[in-house]
Amino acid sequence: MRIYVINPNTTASMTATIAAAARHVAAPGTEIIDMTSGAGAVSIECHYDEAMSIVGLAQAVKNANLIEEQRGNREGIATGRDHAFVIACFGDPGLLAVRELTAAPVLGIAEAAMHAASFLATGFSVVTTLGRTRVIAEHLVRNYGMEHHCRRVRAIDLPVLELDNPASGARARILAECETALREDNSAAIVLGCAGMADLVAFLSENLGVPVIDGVTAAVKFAEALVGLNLGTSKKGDLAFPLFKPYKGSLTDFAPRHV
Ligand code: 5HY
Repeated sequence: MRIYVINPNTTASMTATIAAAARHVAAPGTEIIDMTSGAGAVSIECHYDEAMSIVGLAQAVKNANLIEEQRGNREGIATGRDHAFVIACFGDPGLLAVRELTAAPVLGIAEAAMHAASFLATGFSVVTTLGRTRVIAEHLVRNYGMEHHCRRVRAIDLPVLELDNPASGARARILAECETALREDNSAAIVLGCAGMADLVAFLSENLGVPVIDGVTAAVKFAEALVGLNLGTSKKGDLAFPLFKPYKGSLTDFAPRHV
């Protein structure tokens, strides 16, 4: 099977971190195809960045569907039973829109991480980057029905792209915030609130002694499970393929069509 792991921000080095984590946990029969959005913010750190990221995300999904079409996989496109998508951004931008675009399973890393954490502890804390993005995760907690599991959403107040700057002290700040969460939030697990933290699971797990869940790797394994169960996105109701209609202006080429 194939999993298209899409970074909706436009920073290729972050995609490399994400892809390496995905490949590290992927099963032998799973091909990880990583994609970096070709349009939008270099990092997604507010509502505007997130909204603007969806066009680049949709383009990446269109490109993936073209790859599947070029492989002659019309059956797979129609049934969504041999490939999946992961949206590798903790805001799960465009998750439902992408689910309309495919019959394959689509996992958002925040949804995947929160569900994984709920299987492992009765309470978890989220540790993300900038304080202003906490509310995005808080909205997802409510949307996913996780209010009883998520004790608190915390932030280290570092920009996303500082995560891979050794001089930023990001590792130490994330560890310290996780320790505070475990001490103060009555949490017994940690959810990493940024795709760029995907490479920190081993370091944090060793130091914290509790389950540390990264959404990229959780989403990859959930995607494998769903494809393995021969399950895909329902095309009945609101997640049916988008209604055919013209689109105008710069989005003309995004008009819904079926391959
Ligand atoms: C992410 N932003 O996972 C989110 C994390 C965040 O560019 N990739 C981004 O801090 O909201």
